[in-house]
Amino acid sequence: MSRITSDTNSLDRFKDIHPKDINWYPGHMLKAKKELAKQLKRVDVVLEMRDARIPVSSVNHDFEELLHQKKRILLFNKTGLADVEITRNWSEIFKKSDIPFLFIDALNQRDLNKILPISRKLMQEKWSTFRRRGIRPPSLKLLITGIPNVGKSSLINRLSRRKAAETGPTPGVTKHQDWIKLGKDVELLDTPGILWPKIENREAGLRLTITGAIKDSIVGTSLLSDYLLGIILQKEPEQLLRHYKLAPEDLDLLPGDLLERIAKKRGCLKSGGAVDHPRAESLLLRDFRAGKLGRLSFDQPETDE
Ligand SMILES: Nc1nc2c(ncn2[C@@H]2O[C@H](COP(=O)(O)OP(=O)(O)OP(=O)(O)O)[C@@H](O)[C@H]2O)c(=O)[nH]1
Ligand SMILES: [Mg+2]
Repeated sequence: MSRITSDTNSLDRFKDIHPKDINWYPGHMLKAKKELAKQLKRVDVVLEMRDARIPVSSVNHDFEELLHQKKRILLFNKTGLADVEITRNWSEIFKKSDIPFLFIDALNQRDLNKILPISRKLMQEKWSTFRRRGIRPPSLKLLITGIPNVGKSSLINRLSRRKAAETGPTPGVTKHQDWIKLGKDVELLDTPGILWPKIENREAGLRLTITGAIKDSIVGTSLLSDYLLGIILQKEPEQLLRHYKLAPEDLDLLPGDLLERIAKKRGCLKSGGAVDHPRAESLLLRDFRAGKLGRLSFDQPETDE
């Protein structure tokens, strides 16, 4: 399940990024990891959120051992931004594992109403023992964990139907654990997004950054936009053409020149008329993350050819 294809062609140009350059493990993450380990004993079910576009690169192996001992549900979020066919392939692969999983969208209702029934089902056996002894089962305690910016707090808000947790477009918004009540018999613990101390795999580091789990400044928007354009050109350029009203022959440009073309189309220019690169790069990344440049998955299951 953990085998993914590496789009080596698109990555050749990024050889100069040494893996140590794409690490982000601020103090609050180490603290959050320790707190999470403590809370695990108190919760019934862990909702482990991953990004549907990088279902493998968004696994925190630092936790696997801890989480193995718990009942858990894998939630692949931001499915609306992921490639439909690749998601279907991943879904077939995850069906072979015995961990329940859902491909969801925390910003709309897609499959969210299945989360609580699956959680309750996981607790059925334990609770029936309580009932047999005439004890009323306690409230269902869920904990949500995952990499930064994957949509944990957004899901909590959607499930609780109020703005119970703070959310935002940059990683590292939630800094502390917070119990939130969902109705009268469910409690959900929101936790800060956590990465791991050393991201060994350079490709995973880029994928985590482009999808928003690592701060842009760690890699730099120039390199990120170059990387993104390289992948869009290789995989799915039509929506890029449409969105920026580019000509088909613009697709023959190198990513740097293509970005300049986009900058001119969108008026990302300095006062003398020169291209404002940082502004154009930010625009591209923002549009991509808002889904305006098409649906793109970065981790791809290996085919058995
Ligand atoms: N398109 C899309 N955007 C989403 C989805 N879920 C969350 N977002 C957006 O992703 C960003 C991060 O959401 P949060 O809920 O703050 O993420 P988080 O996992 O709590 O992040 P940290 O607290 O930093 O760990 C926000 O801009 C959300 O609007 C989704 O399913 N689809
Ligand atoms: Mg949060």
